Amino acid sequence: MTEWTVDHAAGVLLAAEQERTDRGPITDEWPGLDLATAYQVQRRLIDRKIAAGETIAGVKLGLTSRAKQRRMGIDSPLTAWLTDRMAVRPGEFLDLSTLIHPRVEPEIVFVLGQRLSGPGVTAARAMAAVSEVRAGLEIIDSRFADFRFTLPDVVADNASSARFVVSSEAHRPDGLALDLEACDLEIDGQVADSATGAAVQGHPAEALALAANSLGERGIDLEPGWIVLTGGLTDAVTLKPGMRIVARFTHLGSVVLQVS
Ligand code: 0L1
Ligand code: MG
Repeated sequence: MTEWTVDHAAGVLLAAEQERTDRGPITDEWPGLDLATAYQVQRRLIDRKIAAGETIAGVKLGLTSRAKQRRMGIDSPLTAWLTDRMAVRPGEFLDLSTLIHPRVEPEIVFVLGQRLSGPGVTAARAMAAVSEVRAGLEIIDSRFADFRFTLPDVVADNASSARFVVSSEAHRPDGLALDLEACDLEIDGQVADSATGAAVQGHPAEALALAANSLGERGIDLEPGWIVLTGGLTDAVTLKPGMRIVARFTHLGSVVLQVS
């Protein structure tokens, strides 16, 4: 019988990612996996990636919108890590054969100009630390079959993180009403879904404060230069070969992903 530990769980999830094979939820085999331990698994997994040469690019929030929470059957947001190897340049082709069953979602992205140390960070303080706002697309690729998981499973799996695209166009945060910022998600020239920034925690700055406070409770600061993906604005769309995805925002511009 397998003895489940933080190290073993991190190894199992890394192997699933590298071998592009999905699996059942870890909690089916390790019912004792609680949230605190799941965040330890997530950290161990990232530490192994760092040891293999990847660097931290920033953090992401997941399940920040009610629509996504309802769809996934989980009512709590979560945080996870982004590394340099997950970055895809705008317009660059994404080879689907490198992933398991990827989905894409549009996001508002912050670039930090100052350190943020929680807990106790307000949305206003969080926004003051932002140097740039950009348009983004996140590609999620759960290592669990059919994206079926509990909260500890998905936290351990680094919130299904796989790839992300950030627009070249950057905006200063002053004067932007990010709760009202609208986004159309276009698939092959057709609008598939749309939403405003209010979808993520009422305002993306609230999502950033949530990340700072949640990581702060684990003794982790958000560092200058990091990017923060604030959470999917719309439902995620399953990627298929040949698709061209555009997230078109009212003031932030557009970001494009090509799928091969
Ligand atoms: O970025 C996200 O919201 C993903 C969180 C994990 C849930 C999922 O895989 O959809
Ligand atoms: Mg996301």
